[in-house]
Amino acid sequence: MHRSDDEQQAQGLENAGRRSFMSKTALLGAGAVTAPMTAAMFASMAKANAAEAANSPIRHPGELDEYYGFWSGGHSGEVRIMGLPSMRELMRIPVFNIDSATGWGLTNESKRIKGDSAHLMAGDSHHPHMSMTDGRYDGKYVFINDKANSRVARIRCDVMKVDKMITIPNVQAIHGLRVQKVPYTKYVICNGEFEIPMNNDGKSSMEDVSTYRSLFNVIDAETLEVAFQVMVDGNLDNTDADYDGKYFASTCYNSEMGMTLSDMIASERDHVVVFSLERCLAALKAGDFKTYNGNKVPVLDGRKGSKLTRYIPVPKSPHGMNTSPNGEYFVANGKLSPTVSVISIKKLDDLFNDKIQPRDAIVAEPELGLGPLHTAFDNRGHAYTTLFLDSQIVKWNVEEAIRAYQGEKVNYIKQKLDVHYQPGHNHTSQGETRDADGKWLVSLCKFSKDRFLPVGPLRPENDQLIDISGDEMKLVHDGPTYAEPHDCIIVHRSKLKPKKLWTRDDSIFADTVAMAEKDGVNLMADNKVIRDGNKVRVYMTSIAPTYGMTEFKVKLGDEVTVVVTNLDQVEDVTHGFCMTNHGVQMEIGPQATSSITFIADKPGVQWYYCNWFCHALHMEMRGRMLVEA
Ligand code: K7E
Ligand code: CUA
Repeated sequence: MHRSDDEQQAQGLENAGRRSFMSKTALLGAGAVTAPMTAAMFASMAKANAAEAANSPIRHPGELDEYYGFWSGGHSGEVRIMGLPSMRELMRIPVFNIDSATGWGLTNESKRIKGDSAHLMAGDSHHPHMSMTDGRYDGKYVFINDKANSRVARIRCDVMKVDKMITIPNVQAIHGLRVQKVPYTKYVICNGEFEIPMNNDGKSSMEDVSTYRSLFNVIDAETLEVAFQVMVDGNLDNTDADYDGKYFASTCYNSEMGMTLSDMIASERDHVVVFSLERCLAALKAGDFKTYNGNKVPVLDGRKGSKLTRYIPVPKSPHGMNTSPNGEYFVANGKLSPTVSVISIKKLDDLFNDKIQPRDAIVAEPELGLGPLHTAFDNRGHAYTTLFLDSQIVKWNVEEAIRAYQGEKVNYIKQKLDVHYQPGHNHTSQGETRDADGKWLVSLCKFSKDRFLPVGPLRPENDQLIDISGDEMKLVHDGPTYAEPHDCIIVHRSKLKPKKLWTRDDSIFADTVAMAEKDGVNLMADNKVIRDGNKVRVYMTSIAPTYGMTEFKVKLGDEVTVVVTNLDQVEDVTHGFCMTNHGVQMEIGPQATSSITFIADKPGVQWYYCNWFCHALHMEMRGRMLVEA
């Protein structure tokens, strides 16, 4: 069921009419002479409202969305939480960037989580994907890669904050990232995109690239440590996992191992590498690996001829890799070829047992249009592929494409829809899980051009919402976004149960709690200054609209750590701590503890204040630090 804008407007007016009719009825009250509401009238009102809710992206003020969207923020380095179908931005989660509102990257807690990359201020996030159990989102974690600094981070979905981060050794540029879907997300998989010498110790050359390699990375989802890496031939781009817990597949666009653009696109074919998890784990157990660059991470050899991998030739320079939610196919998207390659997952056992040739695993190679980058799926056998060069989404039928590949005359293309403009990733509601529901499709367009008011040479991108619940795709919303949502997921709200308050035993500030215990400080009650040489720890509480400590003294040159514990138990009452002129800012959520360290390098009175609006007397929530010369 789809309605035009005019119909929607008419529906809206009709609803408004009904609302005022309702309130008049209520006003008239008992005993007034008025036509009684019949059951039929109630039923038709309910139906009208339900129809609007089912088909419209419009959420009226106060109405909640049906889905959470997790959007990568690209080279802004963050992750964003969207509400769908309204496409309202609900929250930003700083990950690889520095954020002055929350103090991410500035606080001691966030620096501990960032670990060896605590000094890095930048990042490039691409692929946010949620942990799963039995091929369904389990609402626990969202994992995201940083291409710029070869990192992977984990967001804890109960608090929507990053709780772990790792820099992956032996690789440069972590790109494609997905999770093991079945039986549960024990492993997160991700690709090292750029080829580097092994070892990369300065003894290699620019001319001889024979030692250059890319590695496939398998990370333990709980510890966020690398379980093992697999050395491959060629480079690696995007990846996905099957629904049997057996295979992972990655695209390679540089099988040539070219170091320049023209060399990278020289051959007509590149490949998809398929990894057998079982065989990799067996090799790991047998000690059949090497280590590189002086670290202990086991690197298995999955180059051509290895029993751990199979290489399936596909048309040149494939990009996206997407598993169909029925668990049948890996789809590799052509990019420089107008085709996508459909790999039958059922045939992979035979491929690994050498009963068939690699190309025999391909069951369709439909021609879709120019620049296919990524494919999404509904629950009715359709695939939706972005066509970067054509600025379109093409909807096609997977089984019909397979019949066409076998020679049958069948038109597998169902519709092409213009999008605006140059789409990269797309994603359907729950489409990377068994719960694909075929309701919504998001197209992440890299250019917006004329779709919005001009804002200078730098333009927003355009995240478009498409209703796919009917026979035809319908574009229903344009959403300007800041750089650069590479990828997103759309998760039904029933999968998530975010907390309203922090709990005192939270692991994110556990080390700070331990430090206070050592100092004999009760964070929930004490306001104390502890001096330890030239290190000073200032412990204070906060309850709107005051800090437990409104003045303290330190000496010029002291290293000061301010620890604030927010005693408020009221939902949504977050405090901040900002030391003016020191670059010190942080958020303290209700029942949380946060800490930040700085050098008291300015003599005199320095005011600190609360920078999260918390109370009518929020402006007065401040105090003084005296720095004695
Ligand atoms: Cu932009 Cu998934 Cu990094 Cu394609 S990737 S577009
Ligand atoms: Cu506390 Cu503003």
